[in-house]
Amino acid sequence: MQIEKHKVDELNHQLSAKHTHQFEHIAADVNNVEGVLTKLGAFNVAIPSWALGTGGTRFGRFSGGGEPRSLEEKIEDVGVIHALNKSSSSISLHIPWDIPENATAMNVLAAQHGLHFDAVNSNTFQDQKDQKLSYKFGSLHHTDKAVRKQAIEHNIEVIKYGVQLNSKALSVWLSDGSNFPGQLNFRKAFQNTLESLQEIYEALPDDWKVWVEYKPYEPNFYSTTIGDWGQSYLLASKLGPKASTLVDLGHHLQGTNIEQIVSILLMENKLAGFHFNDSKYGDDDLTVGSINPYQLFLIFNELVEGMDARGMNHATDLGWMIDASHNVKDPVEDLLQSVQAIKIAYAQALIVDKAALVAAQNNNDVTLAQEILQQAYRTDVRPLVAEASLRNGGSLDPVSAYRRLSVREQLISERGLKTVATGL
Ligand code: AOS
Ligand code: ZN
Ligand code: ZN
Ligand code: ZN
Repeated sequence: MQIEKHKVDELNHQLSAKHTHQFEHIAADVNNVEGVLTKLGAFNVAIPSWALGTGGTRFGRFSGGGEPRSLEEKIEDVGVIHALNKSSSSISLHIPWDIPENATAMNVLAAQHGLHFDAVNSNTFQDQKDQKLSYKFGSLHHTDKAVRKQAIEHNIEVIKYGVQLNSKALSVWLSDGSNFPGQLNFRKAFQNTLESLQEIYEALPDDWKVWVEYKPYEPNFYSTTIGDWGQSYLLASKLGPKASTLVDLGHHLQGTNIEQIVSILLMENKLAGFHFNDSKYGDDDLTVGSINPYQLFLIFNELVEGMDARGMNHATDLGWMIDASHNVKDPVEDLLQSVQAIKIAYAQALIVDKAALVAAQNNNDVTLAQEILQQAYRTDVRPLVAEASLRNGGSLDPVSAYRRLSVREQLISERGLKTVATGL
């Protein structure tokens, strides 16, 4: 399955009169529209290999048709997404859900789709068959040195796979924690985790990073050993410059001011990047922007402000990734929607009148500061996102193009109706 560019062009052509009208309208209003378009055009978000099939909940899983049955087919699916939106140029693998048996062939296939490999993720939150010791009571924090060692070795093996794929970061999420008070000595668990991560850190190639994800709950309902950004930041600081904190938007207690966390981590050069998703209650892994797009905008507002203050490259200096799980939607459609939502929030943040906002802040003009932010947020920037995609050879409207090109139908006819994505 590969999307032919001329078909995308034909669909764009049908939309072109309407698009031109809408684009010219907003272009007249936006300062430095070419600068905004260049930044939007350079922006890419990695697709997680585990989101290409239906995830399900603990109660059931309703697989859709044409799901990728192998790593090759996952790469193809990301190729479809990228051909349509030109903003998903990489795939993030989870090991051992994805084992790149033949890395050279995977690199060639990815390159054929204009893709590369983003961060590799390790998995010590499940027991694999043939695994000697169990992670029932944790992995890197375990009371038993032998279990910790097994988990460390797994992470080092993941780095080795990543090196073959020209990946540059190891992303670690642990489910280590405790389910009941008294079960765990917090301090020892933290120290064990640190020591384990130090051994993994030692194995990182020079140009690699390790990203430490945090999560306050589930599957450990009393405590998680890397439960919040403070604990992740502490680990990352003790580890050294190659380590930083990964923010998964769903991994916060309700009401947490995520944009403030982002701002401070960025200030300290300890923000690794994101697992984008949205949530209403917990780690729901919903489509980005489906529940709280204003929060997403506020996060991007801090990102643009903070990255500019540090002279960072928006497109390349942080890890931009989606982490999602789909129960009822076509995963590819969901991912297309997510990337669009991210680009919309980014575009809105780019058009904030920064000088006016700084002045309002310095004058403590609270009303004006809010007006300035909401002016940007309430602007319909979709024509900017569409124009950036068009200029890169992508679709003006990726979701509708995906449907009109009957991509899912083709995937079903190639792979069958009763497919379950490998992995999860
Ligand atoms: C789990 O809640 C985390 O978000 C991790 O990033 C995890 O590795 C990923 O979601 C795959 O399940
Ligand atoms: Zn995550
Ligand atoms: Zn999560
Ligand atoms: Zn999540």
